[in-house]
Amino acid sequence: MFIDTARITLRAGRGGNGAVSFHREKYVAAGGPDGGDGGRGGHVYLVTDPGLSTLMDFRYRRRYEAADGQNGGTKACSGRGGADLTIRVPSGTLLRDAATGAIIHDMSAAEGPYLAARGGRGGWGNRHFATATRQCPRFAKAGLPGEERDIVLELKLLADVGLVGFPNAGKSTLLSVVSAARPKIAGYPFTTLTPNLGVVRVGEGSAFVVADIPGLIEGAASGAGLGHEFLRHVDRCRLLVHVVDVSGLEGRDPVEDFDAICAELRAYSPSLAARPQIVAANKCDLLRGGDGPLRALTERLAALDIPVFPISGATRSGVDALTAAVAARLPSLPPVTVYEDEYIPPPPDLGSPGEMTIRCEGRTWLVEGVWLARLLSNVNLSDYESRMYFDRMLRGAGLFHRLEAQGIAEGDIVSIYDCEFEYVR
Ligand SMILES: Nc1nc2c(ncn2[C@@H]2O[C@H](COP(=O)(O)OP(=O)(O)OP(=O)(O)O)[C@@H](O)[C@H]2O)c(=O)[nH]1
Ligand SMILES: [Mg+2]
Repeated sequence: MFIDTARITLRAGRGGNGAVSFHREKYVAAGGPDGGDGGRGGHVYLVTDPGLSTLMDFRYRRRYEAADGQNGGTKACSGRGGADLTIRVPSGTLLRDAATGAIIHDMSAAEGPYLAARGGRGGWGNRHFATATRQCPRFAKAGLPGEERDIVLELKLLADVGLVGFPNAGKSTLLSVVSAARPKIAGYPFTTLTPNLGVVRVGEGSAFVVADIPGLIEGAASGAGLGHEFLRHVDRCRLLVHVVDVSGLEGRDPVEDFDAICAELRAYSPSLAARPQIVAANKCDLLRGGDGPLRALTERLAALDIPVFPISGATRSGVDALTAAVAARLPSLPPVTVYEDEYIPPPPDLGSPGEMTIRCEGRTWLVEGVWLARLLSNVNLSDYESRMYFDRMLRGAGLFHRLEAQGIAEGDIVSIYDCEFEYVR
């Protein structure tokens, strides 16, 4: 089964908790804190796999979770990090944000794994919190949650050339004579239900990829025939080869057919309609009743400055001239479209800051809460801007007012998960 869209949920692992423990050994008096750190939660990565050609696997499995980090142990043992999860997708898969449809990433270039959901940081064990004035910290920190996101995968095949045209025009036949692909061919409309790819070799070491898609009919944009959604597979193409049946045998008029397909392309996407075209005037072997329809089409295309090649997929006549023209045209055209990342993460949904708990241990103020854990897993504390944002959020939530009301003094430590700072007024 060919599936080209799927909606899935990714959840990165949660960081493990830090441990509270103290070194105990015969004849060693005060051993000191030795609680280990929690391990990082596993990340979720996506990689392209050239052996895959559909998103079918994602039909049956919707939720992908990386492992949680393990909790820290005694004797300064860190918890093991949660194993990362790597998801394989066909090349040409777009990742979109499920809520907005914005493109998060295009998995099309030959690139390494893409980090799609980041694992939560592990909490620190109590050994990290020992200072000259705080020799026996009886606290450790909880791990932070991993990122969770709903995404839509959309496969857009990677091909240099897309074949478009009415059903039965001979698109699959053309693909079968120019490449080693063996698509289904039959004398009835809508033979092709899913796209086919073929590689056309031209001379030594040079080749281009052609995509054959289902036929379009008038009104496809509003759902007629098979609709027009499969045009997504020629959306990246550099050039369209528009196959028109010029035999006139089925009572069709090639000029009307050509215009109808162009109208459907425009309805799908103006940028696709503006893509350079070469017309393959097919089924010329059947032009026994005169070449009136072919001449009419040639005149129409001359006015539009679109090259036309009379061919016969059945007898192969004219096909080499067509592929030579395509091969000659491609080098002057932009490369296959790769989509820019356009997704801008919205401010994280942190819930309400109400449920913060404050506990005082000596001169350390331990602050915890679901809201804070979420906030912290969304800030990178080594970045100045993010630290400023974090500070504004704490202030806005009234944390400092509450600490002052409970008697915090200048120089005390505020400790929030894996973040500690000195309190200054
Ligand atoms: N006589 C003749 N018949 C052709 C030629 N090209 C294709 N055909 C026939 O036309 C019919 C349709 O061909 P296909 O290649 O399946 O057409 P298609 O455009 O892929 O059709 P869909 O997949 O339904 O969109 C088949 O019976 C082919 O054998 C040609 O050049 N000459
Ligand atoms: Mg076909």
